[in-house]
Amino acid sequence: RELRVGLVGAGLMGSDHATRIHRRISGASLVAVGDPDLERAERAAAGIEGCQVETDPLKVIEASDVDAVVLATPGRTHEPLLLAAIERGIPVLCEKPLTPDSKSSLRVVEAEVAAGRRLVQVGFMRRFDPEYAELKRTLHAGALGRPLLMHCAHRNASAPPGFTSQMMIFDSVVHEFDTTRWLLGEEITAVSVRHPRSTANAPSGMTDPQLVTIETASGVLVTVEIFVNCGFGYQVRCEAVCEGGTAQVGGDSGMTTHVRGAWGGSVAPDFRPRFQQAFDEELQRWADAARAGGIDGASAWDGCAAAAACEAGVAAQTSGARTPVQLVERPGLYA
Ligand code: ISE
Repeated sequence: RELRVGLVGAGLMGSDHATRIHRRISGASLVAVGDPDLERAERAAAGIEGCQVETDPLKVIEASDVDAVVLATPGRTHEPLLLAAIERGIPVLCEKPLTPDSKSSLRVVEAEVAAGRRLVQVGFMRRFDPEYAELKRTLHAGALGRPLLMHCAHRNASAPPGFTSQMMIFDSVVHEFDTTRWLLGEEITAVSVRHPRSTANAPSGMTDPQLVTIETASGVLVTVEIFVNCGFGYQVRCEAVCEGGTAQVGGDSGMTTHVRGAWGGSVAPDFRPRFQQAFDEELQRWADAARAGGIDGASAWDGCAAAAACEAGVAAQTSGARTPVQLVERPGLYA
């Protein structure tokens, strides 16, 4: 039988996933959409036969005709919804962050350990991006020698209303915390944050860009320029500097034009077109795994480790100090 998916959250990401599940994910169908904004939920469900609409997200998670859930609401709302899915024993693909801080993320991990099953997958979609996957294979193969540094740039054209300085860490740099752990296969031990001159295009109370330095257990340093009001488009780059060479992903790609003595190309406007292939691959592999009762990507433990790094990063934003990451022992369920 097809996997009957309930979607919670019909904003920018959720509505993109609704279209994706309906049109491009085989073996799954969208049977319910929940969003407190009824009109937004109805827009996401429009044209999808039999898809129910709810304004109470919990009703989607508890619906008897829902086999699995995609959670695409803001990170601060995730904990009770995740606990409800775990309680019911159904797979859930939770958009990052798992939760914005390590205590609440740990409560989700503890609930999953108590349930004895890995039901939660966290939407760190860069793991499914072809370039990032090739970078991981290249580093793992060892031909470049040991990684020493990584340089990342994470640029958004503009931040949505209500986006805060702390969200630059737990909603944006959370991706680099996960890709650092995933690419290098080790934990993050400390985070530092420096504040250069800020763009005049940032709202008051936000310094933008910020320069984050991530330290790993083996001593690799990862610099992350997070710039959420860069103005020109959506750009995500990562360069690994190793003993025997470098490898970079996220360079300019696609069609170039030559016209009236000039040449050029284009920059994605936001994360949806830049990572469409990654999202499609992520949702297809998640749906296939969910039909078998499992997950195929970042676990709740990965979400918890990233949340611990976020917590250190948020503290470092204001203290200006190198901040150690406080992470508990990894439970056996995630060995
Ligand atoms: C957004 O939620 C994402 O996950 C994007 O990948 C990231 O670039 C953006 O900064 C986040 O707000």
